[in-house]
Amino acid sequence: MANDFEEIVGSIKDYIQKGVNSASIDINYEVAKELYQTRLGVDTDKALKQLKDFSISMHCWQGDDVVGFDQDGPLSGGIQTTGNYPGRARNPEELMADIEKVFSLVPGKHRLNLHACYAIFEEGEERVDRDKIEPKHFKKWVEFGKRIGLKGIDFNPTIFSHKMMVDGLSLSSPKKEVRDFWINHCKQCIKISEYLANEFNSHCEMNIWIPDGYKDVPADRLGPRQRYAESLDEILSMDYDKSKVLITLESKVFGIGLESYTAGSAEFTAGYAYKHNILPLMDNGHYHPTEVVSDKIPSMLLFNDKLALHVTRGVRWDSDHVVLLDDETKEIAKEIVRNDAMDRVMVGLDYFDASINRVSAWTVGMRNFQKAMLYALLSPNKKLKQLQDESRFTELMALQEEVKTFPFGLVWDKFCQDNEAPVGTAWVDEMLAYEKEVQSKRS
Ligand code: RNT
Ligand code: ZN
Repeated sequence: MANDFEEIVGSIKDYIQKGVNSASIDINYEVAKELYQTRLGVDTDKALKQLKDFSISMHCWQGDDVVGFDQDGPLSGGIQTTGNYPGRARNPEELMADIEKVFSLVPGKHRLNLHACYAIFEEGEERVDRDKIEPKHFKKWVEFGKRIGLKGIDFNPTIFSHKMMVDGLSLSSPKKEVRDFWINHCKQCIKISEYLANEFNSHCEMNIWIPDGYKDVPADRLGPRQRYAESLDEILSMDYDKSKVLITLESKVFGIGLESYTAGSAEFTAGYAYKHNILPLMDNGHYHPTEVVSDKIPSMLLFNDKLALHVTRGVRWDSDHVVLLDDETKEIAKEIVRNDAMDRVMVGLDYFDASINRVSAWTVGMRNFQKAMLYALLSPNKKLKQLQDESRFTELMALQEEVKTFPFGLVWDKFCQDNEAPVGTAWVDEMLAYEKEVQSKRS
């Protein structure tokens, strides 16, 4: 680093006049590094390395408004996409192109989270229903993932938007043929997940979520949960490699048209996962409005080897807005980092905004969760814990507030530069050029 004052000032002026350039990013970083080290005792180089190794599973369904390729009915299951911004991906080629674009705008290596409804049937190939899908229907995704250097692909049975959702019910249905259809679907999904894990030599997280519930006060709250548990038992009785396929179970408090009751409530899910040695998945849009997932993470870490998250942003309800760098997102990241759980919490994103450019929606969310992680990695976590344990709450508050104005953005810029992703808002220009050249030509 240049230690000549004039030279530093010259570079800063250069930065202001010419906008962001790599020399100024390096100089800014050296300044930030020094400040973090001397004032907070935080090692920024170490934080950058840890962030680089942290992968996020990006949900494929932001790109096409949760439609998928295997049906043309409406989105069901009490979830809803709002907005009609042009450029929705309409087929595998378009969705893959958009995903590839996003990964070029996001620093680091990540994972992709696929739903079963994104099965690809080759030209002339027989289309099969969801209870019969096989690994071969995801071969193109594997080829794509390898080509763009994904670390792995995660998977989800698609238990909504389908005619076998009879009266909105699936694995908890009182009708045996309905339950059996979805049990078979989940079993096929386990085979597909194992295939994905093998292809990428990485685990595959397979998340089960069902929308089953009732709009109005149910007469029987136990029966549907008993049937759901029995269906899960049947699915899990299958022989599969538990070191490769990590099955997670996602809870939910309500859905649209399912306001009074859900079979897969928080307690059901946590209890079932714990008892049957699968992993709980917490989606931060799926709790009562004043509950926060950040506070649940440490409790769940005490009783589960690993856990999974769907990071989203609910505005007044489970609205699935784009993830921002807001307080709760930062708090979630802090709980992962300060509890030393970066390899125990599997983070996926889950939202769908159709009112803005979808490539942008994805990019903002991915970059924001990484920023939240970096922010957490740059906190003097040990020192803060010590202050709490020594009941020095006055100093604790002062230091927690002080950290907020540290030059974390300069470290983030360095991370983007080092990992060959656009720095600052440069990604917006690239995204707009893509919109003009590619997305706007879709009718
Ligand atoms: C719905 C759940 C679920 C879905 C995806 C598509 O409320 O959050 O995760 O969003 O599986
Ligand atoms: Zn979710």
